[in-house]
Amino acid sequence: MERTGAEMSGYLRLGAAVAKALAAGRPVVALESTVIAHGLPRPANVEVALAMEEATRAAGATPATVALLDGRIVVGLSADEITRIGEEPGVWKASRRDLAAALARRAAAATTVAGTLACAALAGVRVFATGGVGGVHWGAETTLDISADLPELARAPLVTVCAGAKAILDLPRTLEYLETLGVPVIGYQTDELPAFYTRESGLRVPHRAESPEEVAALARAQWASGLGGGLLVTAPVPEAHALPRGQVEGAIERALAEAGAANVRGARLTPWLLARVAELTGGESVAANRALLLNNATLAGRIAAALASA
Ligand code: PSU
Ligand code: MN
Repeated sequence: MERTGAEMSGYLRLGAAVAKALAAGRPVVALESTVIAHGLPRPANVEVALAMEEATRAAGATPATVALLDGRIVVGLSADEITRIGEEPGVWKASRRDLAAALARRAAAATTVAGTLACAALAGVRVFATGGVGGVHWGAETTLDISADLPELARAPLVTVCAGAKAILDLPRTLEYLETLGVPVIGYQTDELPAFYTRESGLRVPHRAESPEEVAALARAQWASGLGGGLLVTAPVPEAHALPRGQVEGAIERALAEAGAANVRGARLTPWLLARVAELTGGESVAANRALLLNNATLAGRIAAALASA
């Protein structure tokens, strides 16, 4: 296989199975690691990360969990490396702005959606599965707190599969910003933006697809035409695991009020809100989180397979 610039520089290491699959043109799905290190409680985090890899394989694709270790971008962590990211204290949360510093300092860093997209693009991976994407925070009109996930979704040429975003974010403004950036948002078998724990948000998405093949056709049109950039697929949490709207809304409102009172800001805000919402909603929210992550990994695997067989 042609080696990319990042690979030749020594900063990029592909897992063995990922390198083989990419060289053969077989489907590969990138998976993020901030959800492992900072998004899910232990010990569920490592179990879910490994289950996502298994779901990807069952759908016919090779999983490539992404993180930074020992001065390298690793695309395709081993099971031991996933455990390390999930258990080692002091693992960084790396968005795009943090990647170079983590490499130079040889820090162990989990990658956010933005960080994972940037790294997966260097490796030539075209499909990515995550849970919830970052977006525009409440009060962003004064704080300007808008996740770097959004510009990276516009820049990196990958299909990202998510379950929408949690209402810890300003979802209407998040959709507005995705429109500004030119990111096609595609509801998977739905016309609505899912809100992570719930299947509906009351907000319409601009596009819709019914099958992995249809998503693949949209991605091919985006890329083969030369338009470039990414596409965002939003798949609702499976019905059986969706949480009642009232329960989630109460927990989120309380977490937001507490974060405001404690003056939590910047990169700490999202992990802080996620941990608080998980505490307030209890085990049920972890079960929903797990179900939607596996659902997204499966769908991403099928989309990657559809793209590879064209
Ligand atoms: N939303 C979730 N779970 C998560 C995240 C967001 O429901 O784990 C993580 C993702 O890694 C996402 C990051 O990319 O938080 C966004 O952080 P920020 O808002 O600081 O950009
Ligand atoms: Mn932020």
